[in-house]
Amino acid sequence: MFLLISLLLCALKVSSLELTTCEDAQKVSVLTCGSPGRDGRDGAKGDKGDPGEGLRGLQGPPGKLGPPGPSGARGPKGDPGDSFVAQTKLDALEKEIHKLKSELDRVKKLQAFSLGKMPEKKFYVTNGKKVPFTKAKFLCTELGATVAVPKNAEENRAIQSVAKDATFLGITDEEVEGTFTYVTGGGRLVYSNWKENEPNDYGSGEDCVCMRVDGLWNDISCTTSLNFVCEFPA
Ligand SMILES: [Ca+2]
Ligand SMILES: [Ca+2]
Repeated sequence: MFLLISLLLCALKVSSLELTTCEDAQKVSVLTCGSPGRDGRDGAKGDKGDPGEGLRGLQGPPGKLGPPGPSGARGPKGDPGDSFVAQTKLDALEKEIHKLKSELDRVKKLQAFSLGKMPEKKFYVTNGKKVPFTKAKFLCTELGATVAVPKNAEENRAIQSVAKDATFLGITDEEVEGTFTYVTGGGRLVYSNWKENEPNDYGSGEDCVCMRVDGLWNDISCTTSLNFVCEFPA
């Protein structure tokens, strides 16, 4: 039945066309009403589309290290380094020290000459001030000297002649009572000139030594203020 209706409709279509021959009509009938034809050929390639809007993938790992580039041009000469500056300052200081040593030697010779001191002898200086023994030690040390310590009769006389009054000597028995030693660490005395009945460690104790104006020694309190004589090495 369906086939019959199709043929009828086809015949109507064919009759509506202006056909010259029956063969043409048959061809048209075949073209119009037959089974579908094959698919046509692919068309021309279209234009490239816009980038998509989807998520981008993760970034890949870094590539391999490239080959080293060529050496750069040599830069301008820099400032002198710290070591060069330090060496220059050191050289200047050494020259200054040498100059000061020469000046000091000249002053020492002048002082020795003014004191009538022989080159191989110690020399003694006092400022005539009266101070406790601790202060006397400090002031002599500041000058690069020590409180005078006579180690023979000649030195005792030299100190006596310089001293204006009773004066401290660099001798005490502060470490061991009754055993007098040199404050410069020279050990037990090699010479002494005690007055009769001295040392007596009188009163609350006497651990320092003064030379009297007559050159004799007496032990005395270290807190007493006396003159002092500084001794400079030969
Ligand atoms: Ca004593
Ligand atoms: Ca005494």
